[in-house]
Amino acid sequence: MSTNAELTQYVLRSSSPAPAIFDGTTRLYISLVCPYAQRVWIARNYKGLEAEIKVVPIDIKDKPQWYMEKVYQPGRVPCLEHNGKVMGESLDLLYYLDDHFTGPQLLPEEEEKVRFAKEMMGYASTFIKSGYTGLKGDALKDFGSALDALEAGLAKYGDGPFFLGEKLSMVDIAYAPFIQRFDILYPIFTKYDIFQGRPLLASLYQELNKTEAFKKTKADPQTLVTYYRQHFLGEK
Ligand SMILES: N[C@@H](CCC(=O)N[C@@H](CS)C(=O)NCC(=O)O)C(=O)O
Repeated sequence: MSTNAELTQYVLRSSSPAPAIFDGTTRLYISLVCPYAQRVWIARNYKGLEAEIKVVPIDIKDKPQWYMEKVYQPGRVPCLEHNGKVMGESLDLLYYLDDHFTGPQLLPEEEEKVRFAKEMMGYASTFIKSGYTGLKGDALKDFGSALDALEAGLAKYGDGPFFLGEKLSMVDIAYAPFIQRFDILYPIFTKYDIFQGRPLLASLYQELNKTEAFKKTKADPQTLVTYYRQHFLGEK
């Protein structure tokens, strides 16, 4: 299973030739700095699909033209090429991987847990938006309640470090890349500690950091800080 660092040498740019598209290989197109793509990459690793799904990193700042023309017209990552079709949207792809591939299920059988999982995943976009707003604004006012919502969500089952208890699920995967980024960025750009007074969130992140499927996808912190500075703050 390749790590984020190992894949940097294979990143495809505007000057790179296209892979053999629609040749029967299942490909997950990602960017090594994209948190949405990271979600699907974690799921692919966790389900043990390294041999079935080839990860193809592309440079989203210098995208190959063939990516839009031949692979995925919207030009975003992640996207999955499978069975002659191409599809995007990270949360949809988590469900797709669970429904179409083998490996540990990312959602349990219990209807009530599935309902809760969908509710928490639906909250992710609010969490992400608040997180980035808080980095530039008032951390506590802008992000405090979203972090509290996660802490409350983690308290619901209470029989393990993850949102649904003792087993990692899609919910943890949906949040992991963003907790990773906020863990790195908040100490640098604010004085706010996102884990202070939130022991369940702290323990979730500790547990994620012991999970190989997640660890392999992590970009080094400096790369993420530079990406944030350029992409969100418009610095050169
Ligand atoms: N809603 C999408 C968001 C994906 C997304 O925003 N990806 C960014 C990179 S983090 C991207 O591809 N940006 C390139 C572009 O929009 O041209 C998902 O969940 O998959």
